[in-house]
Amino acid sequence: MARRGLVLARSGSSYRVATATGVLNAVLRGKAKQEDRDRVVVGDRVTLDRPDGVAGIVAIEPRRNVLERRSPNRRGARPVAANLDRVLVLASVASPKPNLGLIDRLLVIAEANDIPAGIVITKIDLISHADLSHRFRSAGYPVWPVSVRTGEGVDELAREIGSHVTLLTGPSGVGKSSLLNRIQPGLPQRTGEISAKIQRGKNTTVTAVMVPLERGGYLVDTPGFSDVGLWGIEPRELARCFPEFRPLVDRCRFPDCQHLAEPGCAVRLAVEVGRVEPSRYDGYRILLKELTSSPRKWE
Ligand SMILES: Nc1nc2c(ncn2[C@@H]2O[C@H](COP(=O)(O)OP(=O)(O)OP(=O)(O)O)[C@@H](O)[C@H]2O)c(=O)[nH]1
Ligand SMILES: [Mg+2]
Ligand SMILES: [Zn+2]
Repeated sequence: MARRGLVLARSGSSYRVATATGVLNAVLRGKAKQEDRDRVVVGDRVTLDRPDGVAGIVAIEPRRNVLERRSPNRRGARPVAANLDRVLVLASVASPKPNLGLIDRLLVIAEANDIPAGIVITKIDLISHADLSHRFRSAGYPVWPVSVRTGEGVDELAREIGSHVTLLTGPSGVGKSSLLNRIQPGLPQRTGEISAKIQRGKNTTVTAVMVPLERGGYLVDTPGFSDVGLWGIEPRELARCFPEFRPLVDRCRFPDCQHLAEPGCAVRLAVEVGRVEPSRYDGYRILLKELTSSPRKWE
């Protein structure tokens, strides 16, 4: 009889798969193997055959959703994880300094993939998080300020994660693995120092790993990065990936308004009267330009 499993991690051509009888290693086999090598990702539900020896993944169940981003060194989409309830984007108040452009980009990617997103402000033991929290709350995102060092906010966040499948993303060094270790002790995911010279993380986590939680949910730890491309977003869809723009876009004078210099633009008006954060609007313009101009060198 075929067994079903949940993919927890991948290392090269081998996958760690959780089954009703325990965790085992499996390789792609048969039809599953013929498709491209990013075919199976963390969070996939798969069917395993039962040969003697190493288990084989022979089928992948249809996905509820998949988080995809553009690969820095390859054309096309790179799937990261599938079947997620929420993406949490982590931003540290300091060390490293928040990279708002990158954080907005990660939020847009979650929106474009139709996965609910939230913000975790980390390292609140270092300096005040008021401004940073306000920026994302006023954009309509749920925000959880936490400190892994003092424990502040961690229980609230753990309760919120509950029995859901939640992916942690964000720049290198913001504390994704540290947070996971705090919520689910005894793993432990390796964590890294912040480079004193460049105030950046050192890309300690190198591959996505899904960790079962005692409460029944799962957390996916992912590698941080310093840049990420957008994938598969139509320029005219971009404004709808900014939740605070959504109620405004239908009120622009022109139905094809790009919210740049058009007269009667409801988004720009909202920026002028202070209802939309100027830095979020600036982020929108940068991303729109990127989506409408030729691909960057590394794409
Ligand atoms: N002050 C303070 N430092 C923290 C906190 N959380 C994590 N750190 C430190 O931040 C550094 C980086 O933490 P990691 O958990 O490795 O960061 P990461 O986001 O997993 O980084 P990558 O795996 O490279 O993407 C470590 O030195 C942690 O000790 C916190 O709440 N407060
Ligand atoms: Mg990490
Ligand atoms: Zn407009």
